[in-house]
Amino acid sequence: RFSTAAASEELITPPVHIEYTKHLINGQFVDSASGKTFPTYDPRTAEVIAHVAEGDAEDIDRAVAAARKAFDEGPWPKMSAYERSRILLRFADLVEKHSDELAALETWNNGKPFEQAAHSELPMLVRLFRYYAGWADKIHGLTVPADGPYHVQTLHEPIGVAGQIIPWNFPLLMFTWKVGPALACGNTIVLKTAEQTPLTALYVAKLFQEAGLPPGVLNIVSGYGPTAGAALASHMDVDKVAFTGSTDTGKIILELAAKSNLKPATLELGGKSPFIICEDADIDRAVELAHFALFFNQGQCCCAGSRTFVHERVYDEFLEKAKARALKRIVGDPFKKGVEQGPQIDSEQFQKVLRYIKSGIESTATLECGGERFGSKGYFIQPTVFSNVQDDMLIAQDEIFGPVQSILKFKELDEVVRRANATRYGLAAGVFTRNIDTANTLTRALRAGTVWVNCFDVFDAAIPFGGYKMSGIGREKGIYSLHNYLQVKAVVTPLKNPAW
Ligand code: TXE
Repeated sequence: RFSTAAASEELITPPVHIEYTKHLINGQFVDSASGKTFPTYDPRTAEVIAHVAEGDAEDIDRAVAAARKAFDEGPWPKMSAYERSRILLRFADLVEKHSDELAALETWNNGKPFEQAAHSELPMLVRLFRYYAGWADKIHGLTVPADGPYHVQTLHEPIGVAGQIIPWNFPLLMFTWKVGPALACGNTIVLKTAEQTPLTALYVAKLFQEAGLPPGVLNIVSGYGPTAGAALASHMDVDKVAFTGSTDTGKIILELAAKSNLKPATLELGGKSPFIICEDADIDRAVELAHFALFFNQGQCCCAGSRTFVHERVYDEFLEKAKARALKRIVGDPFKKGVEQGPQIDSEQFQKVLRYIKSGIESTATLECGGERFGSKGYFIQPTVFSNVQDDMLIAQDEIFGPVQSILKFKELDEVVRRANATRYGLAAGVFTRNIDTANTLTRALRAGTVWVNCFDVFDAAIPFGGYKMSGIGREKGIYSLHNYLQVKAVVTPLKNPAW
């Protein structure tokens, strides 16, 4: 029933080999203190593709010591902002040069379509680093008109050692969202990659070295959350922690940060984003974008438009077209040309998505298409559409993080606002209407960190991103992301001659 036949048989085979599997600490690729390694997989086949050094508290200690030294003794925060900017620019050039290898490694370890990684994500990575390179020498303090004979200024200083913990759905982009602003502001870093996708961050770390990043400024430890991740979040010598992942783990991070040294935490967590299609919307475009909003990246997006609200007058037309579009989705080997959907990341996520599909089937929702695994190997799932979904169903409440579209019907604007906001999350929302008044009402009424109007998943480096409610704390990208990595020092000096 799925058009895998439409996938070209042509395999894209860019040069890719795995060279870096050890932690990067103080400019050296090193084994774990324990000597342990863990396997990393190809989600197309569930086969092991490499064994990677497995870090735990001792490795985190070593990495934090290196980052501490690079911060306290320099050269990074003491280097001129212009020189920092030039290193970031050189790095962006190197990423551009090695884009195909990086995209291939990303696809191999994560399962996302190679064309998506190569033509969309890698260029975004380059754009993000150039954006942050631009910021490095434009971070200004203020002069403050205090009441009294004082000269008052603020210095915007880096916070210190940043601990960063990233997930597996966009391994390179999540690396960039974290590392870009931290380095631009003069911080040093210990970053823990997700256990599912440790490879590409190590590759780009090598490119950072080539670009002239001094040893100890960026340290990368591979390993699991409850060991390496927890050690980083609770480390007394880490000055700030940034995390992207599940809301449950976000709570743990916040607790570890508070219980250790009260380090500030920024969190980018789960979502259950509404995508609202009003009666006056351009239906064909809404169908395509609602499909993209949910199925992009195998449905593994924190901001996925996972509750598709459709006005009752256009519901039947929308549903028929949405189902037809899902049935046309090309699922297959992500290295094949034209493939839109690869496998889910791992067995755990694959099983989780199938459990949610089962709960949808057992509810009074209607399964329009899909509903099963795709093929017999790896972690592929059929694009699945449920109609007649009700707000209290599990599939309408929980983050599924897979290719499962839930379509709900609404009648009134007030009603859809209330229902769209009736969630613990508040990451993003999509609004489809040709009426400016409807758009203005919805953009103001929806409690979400991003509202896309007649578009979805527009992610420029300059656009802030982050969550309301239990979708997180703080904003990434844009000017707002710098606030996470700076602290403000007020400097007050008496004026000898206040008259002047
Ligand atoms: O997430 P975790 P998982 C959601 C999505 C998914 C679910 C579970 O719904 O199905 O989360 O995915 C590290 N101390 N998102 O289990 O556990 C872990 O090693 C410190 C949404 O993969 O949050 C990894 O590096 N760190 C999301 C990172 O946290 C810990 C992206 C994310 O893992 C830790 C991914 C601990 N105790 C999943 N436990 C988004 N917002 O984009 C785990 N980690």
